[in-house]
Amino acid sequence: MIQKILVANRGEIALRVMRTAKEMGIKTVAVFSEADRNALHVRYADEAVCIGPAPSNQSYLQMDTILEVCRTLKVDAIHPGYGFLSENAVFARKVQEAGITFIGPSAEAMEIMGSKLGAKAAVKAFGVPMVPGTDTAIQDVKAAKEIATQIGYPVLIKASAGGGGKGMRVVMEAAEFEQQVQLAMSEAQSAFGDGSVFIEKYVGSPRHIEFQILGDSHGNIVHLFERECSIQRRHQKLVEEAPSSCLTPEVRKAMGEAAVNVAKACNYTGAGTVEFLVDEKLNFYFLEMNTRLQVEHPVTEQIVGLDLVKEQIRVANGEPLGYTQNDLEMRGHAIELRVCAEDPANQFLPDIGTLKTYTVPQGLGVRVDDSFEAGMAIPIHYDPMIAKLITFGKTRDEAIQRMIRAIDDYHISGIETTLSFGKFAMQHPAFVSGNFDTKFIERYFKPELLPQTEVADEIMAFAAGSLFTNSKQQAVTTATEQTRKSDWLRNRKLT
Ligand code: MV4
Repeated sequence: MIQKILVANRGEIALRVMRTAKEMGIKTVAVFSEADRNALHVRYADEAVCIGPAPSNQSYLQMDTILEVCRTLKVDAIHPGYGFLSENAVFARKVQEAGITFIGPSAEAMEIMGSKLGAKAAVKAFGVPMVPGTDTAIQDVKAAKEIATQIGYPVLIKASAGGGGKGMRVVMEAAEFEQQVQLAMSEAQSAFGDGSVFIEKYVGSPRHIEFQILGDSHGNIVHLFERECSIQRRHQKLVEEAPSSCLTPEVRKAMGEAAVNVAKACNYTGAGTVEFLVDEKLNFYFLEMNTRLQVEHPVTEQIVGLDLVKEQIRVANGEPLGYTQNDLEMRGHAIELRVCAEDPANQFLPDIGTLKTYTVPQGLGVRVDDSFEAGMAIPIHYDPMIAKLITFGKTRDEAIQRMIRAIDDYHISGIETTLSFGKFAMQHPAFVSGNFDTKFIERYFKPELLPQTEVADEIMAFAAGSLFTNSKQQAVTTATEQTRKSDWLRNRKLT
């Protein structure tokens, strides 16, 4: 039985994992870089060890240093979180060989799914729908061109070792094909050390829908329904929700079964995600499997009522799931907004700085997974995500209204964030109707359409500061004034 977990990660996910460990009576060990000395995950852990300088390749990616900490502190399991070493099969194997439990799938499953062609080959015998294309690496460009003509242009060239959109090229017509394949191969070789590329029919404006999977070490595999992740920019998701508003019960059932089959194809254990492209006719195609806990896992937790980290730990301990697919039900609707230190008014470029004010929304149906406090600086070395704001409601509409309220109650100054984009999305007719796809931002978003929030907050914080000095009575007046003035500021920008 796991008694002490080292969390090989930082930020909100490190805290997220430690909270569950604590509830289960399991001790926690944090590792941290020199940039994270004062980070909340370090304070929260029972023990914490500095493992190197700020750049992640000198700290959070140092496999042997992390394993050394495990030996010294008698750690019996590692949770890798997401990013960093979470999908590194070499690491999973080293952990296992050191006699430590890796809280995740086997190194073999990670290897199969780490290669897109490997994944296609593995699931082929399971009848999982895939986009028409080649299922082996292109050897003979002439032969590949014939296949491209058969499937019809546009086609997409993908790198087998790529992921999250890296190494993809759209080819519009036969005349460009050979040159594009050559470019894609040399690009893949230099980026991933593997020049294998394949082709697929290009699906125009797809939705991105993924299924949460859980498998135990006794061969039981279930899905925990889907997450709609179509609102993304440069392959970075910004808004996720569960369930998807476009799936019918029949399509959901078929996709869930396909997702379970993908997991069966690699004897999957633990929590994983099977990604699909869905076209406007609700045809769905398997894309890839992510062999980790995902950033957006909270929306699934909210609708199925399970703690996914707890399930991961139970399964890693060898316990059976204890429920079957028929026992699982979706209840209500959850939406997540990634609150990132990025400026939506300026092409979502990272905005660095210090959180001057930082207060989070509270109340019924609101969850904030973060790892910051007022006064903290956003480290430039890592991902710019500050927090995940999750709302839950009986219906999708309730979750949307709650998200708008929570965004208004979230006060951040000192840096620009994606909160204003979130409010734009929640109020957009396409989002509200549920009729949108991966082109949502490209099609509808313009900085001029951003609702004013942060600027107003900053001005009001300043105004309140200068008025608060006298009596309690005045403070009450100020609060009223504040409401009125911030309404005025908001309206001014909107009209
Ligand atoms: C596609 C596609 C269209 N047709 N494959 C992007 C990330 C990677 N996981 C696969 N991706 C895509 N694959 C075919 N055959 C369009 C995308 C794609 C996309 C997919 C999901 C979410 C957002 C996306 C944004 C651009 C392109």
